[in-house]
Amino acid sequence: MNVNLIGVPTNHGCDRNGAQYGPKKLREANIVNIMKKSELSIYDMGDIYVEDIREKDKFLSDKNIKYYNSIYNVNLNLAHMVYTSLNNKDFPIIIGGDHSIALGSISGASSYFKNLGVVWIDAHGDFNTEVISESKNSHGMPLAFLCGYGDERLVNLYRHKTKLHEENVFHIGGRDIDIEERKLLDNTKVSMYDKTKINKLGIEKIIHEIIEKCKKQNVDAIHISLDIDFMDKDIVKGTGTRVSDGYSIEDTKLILKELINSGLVKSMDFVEFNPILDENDETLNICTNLLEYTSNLIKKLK
Ligand code: 4U7
Ligand code: MN
Ligand code: MN
Ligand code: MN
Repeated sequence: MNVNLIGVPTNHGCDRNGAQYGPKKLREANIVNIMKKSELSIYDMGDIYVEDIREKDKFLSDKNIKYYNSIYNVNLNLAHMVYTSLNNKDFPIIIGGDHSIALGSISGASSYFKNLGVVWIDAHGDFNTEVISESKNSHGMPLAFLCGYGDERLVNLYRHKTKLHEENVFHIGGRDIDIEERKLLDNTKVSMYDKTKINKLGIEKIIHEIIEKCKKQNVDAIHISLDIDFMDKDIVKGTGTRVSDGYSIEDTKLILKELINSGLVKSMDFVEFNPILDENDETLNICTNLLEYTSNLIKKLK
């Protein structure tokens, strides 16, 4: 199996300096060779082009979303890159950048597969529309667009259809969800595995439940969208929206292990690393460690 690394150096979805340097920082830390130790074929596909836009032009599109045109273009190109990679029977790993890029990666994956499942690992819901969002930052919105809510052009990006069935969406680790966002989520069929459920069932049981549901619902592939702020605020300093009462590196690894070993996972996002906010490369090292761990899991599959 070939893994395709796709960099998406954008901070237009979070409107905070630093997230755009994630792919560069990881390459400088030798991420490609670290992942190659697993004896997987890793191909660095380079970066999706992200336009340079002046801060004062962020609302130029007259849409209620910052950097709208850039968000649209980057995600459209990313969708096609991910689709092409899957069509070639490769495993795309998309390196952010902020989480707005999951709109493109999942639009690509759900266009390739017939009935895609998504596991969204995140402290936040990422289920705001541009109407209810207070920040107007699109990294807080991608899952809503993918489920058919909000800006019509983003909902219909790449393919003219809603990309996900809500019952195929599984959210893990939410602990900072906005009031209107919560109301919207409560009216969907998205499965939310929050603190209460995680404490009650434990991570392993939850993942087994997700996999069982996916099989029952004829899901033909799972995409993992991993926002590193799933981990606790004291563990990941190098990310823009840290939240306390979070999870450990080991929790994250357990989720990855149980999911990838199911054989259903075919693509993955790794987002929200911000090198400027990092201290002593602590978060960088967590990122390289998690990506190395992921490539070893993928390698063991065949
Ligand atoms: B991330 C927020 F208001 N909900 O919409 C918003 F709390 O990709 C945060 O999960 C979004 O990191 C965080 O701006 C997006 C806020
Ligand atoms: Mn997120
Ligand atoms: Mn988050
Ligand atoms: Mn964030």
